[in-house]
Amino acid sequence: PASGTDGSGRGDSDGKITLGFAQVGAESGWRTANTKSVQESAEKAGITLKFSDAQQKQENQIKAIRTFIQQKVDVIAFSPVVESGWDTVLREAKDAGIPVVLTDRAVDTKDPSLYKSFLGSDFVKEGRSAGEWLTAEYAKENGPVNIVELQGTTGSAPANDRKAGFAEVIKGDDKFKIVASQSGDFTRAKGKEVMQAFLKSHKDIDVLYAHNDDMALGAIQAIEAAGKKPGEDIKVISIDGIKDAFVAMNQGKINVVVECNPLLGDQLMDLVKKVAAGENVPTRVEVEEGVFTQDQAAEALPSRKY
Ligand code: GYE
Repeated sequence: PASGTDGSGRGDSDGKITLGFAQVGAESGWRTANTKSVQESAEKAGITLKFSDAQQKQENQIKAIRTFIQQKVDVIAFSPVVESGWDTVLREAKDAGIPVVLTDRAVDTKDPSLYKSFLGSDFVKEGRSAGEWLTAEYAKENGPVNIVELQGTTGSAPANDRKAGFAEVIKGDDKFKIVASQSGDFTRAKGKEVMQAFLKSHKDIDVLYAHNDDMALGAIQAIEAAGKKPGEDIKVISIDGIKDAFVAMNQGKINVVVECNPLLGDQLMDLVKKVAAGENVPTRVEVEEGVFTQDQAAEALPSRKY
C-alpha cells in the first residue's frame, strides 16, 4: 500500500489523497460540466486526481478501475455507464481495501457492501416531473397525444429511470400514447438521426420526450428540417438544464426542462475525504434540482452555471 504516516496505509508520502475517477465519456454538455466540476473541486480540495474517460464503454471503465486498483489509489469514484455487470470489479476493489463512491449513475447489485456511497440525482423523479408537466399541459384535451421518446444510453440508470418515471405518470390516462421510443445515446448527433427516422415513420407526432438536452437539441434540428416548429407543432420536453437548452427554451423551441445538476464536485470531494479517513457516510446523497418552463427561461438564463 501507499505509505501513510497515520498507520492506515492511506495517502501518498505527501499525505495527499489520491482519487481515481472513471468518467463515462464526453457525450453531452451535462457530462462536460460534470468533468470540469470534478477536476476543479479535486484541485481545490488538494486531492490528487487520476482521471480516465471511458468513451461510453463499460469495458474501458472496468479497465480503468483495475488500473486504479493496481496503482493503489486511496479512493475510486466512477459514474457507471450502464447499471449491470459491476460486481466482479467492485469486489476486486473491496478486496484491495479501496473504498468506492458511485457518482451520478447507480449500479444494479445485490451486494450493497460493494460501494460506500452513491452521490447523484433521483432519475425516476425527473421522469415523473417530465410526465407531470405533460399531463397538466394536456389536461383539457381529449387526445390522442402521440409521444416519441429519445432514450439515453441503453442500460444506463438515467435511461431506465427516466423512462420508468415518465411512464408511471402518463399511464393513468390512455390518451397518452408513446408511438416510438429509441435510444439516442445521449448525444446530439444520434438525437438528430433518430428523430429524423421518427418523423419519417410517424406523421402525427405531438410531443418529443428526450432523456437529455443534447438529444433534444439534435432532434430540434431534425424537426425544423422537416418544416415543423419545435415547441409548437411538436412540444419538446427535456432533462438536464444546460445553457443551450435554456437558449432554445427562450426561443420557444423547448417547452420544459427538468433540471439535473452535474456540479457534484464539491460534494464528491467531501465524501472522498470521509471514506479515505474511514468515516461512515450516508449510502445515498442527493443533489437538489428544479423544473423550468418557458416563462422562466429568460430570467434563469444568466445565472445558469452549466
Ligand atoms: O443526463 C446526460 C449524460 O448520467 C445524469 O448522462 C447523467 C446523464 C445526463 O450524458 O446528459
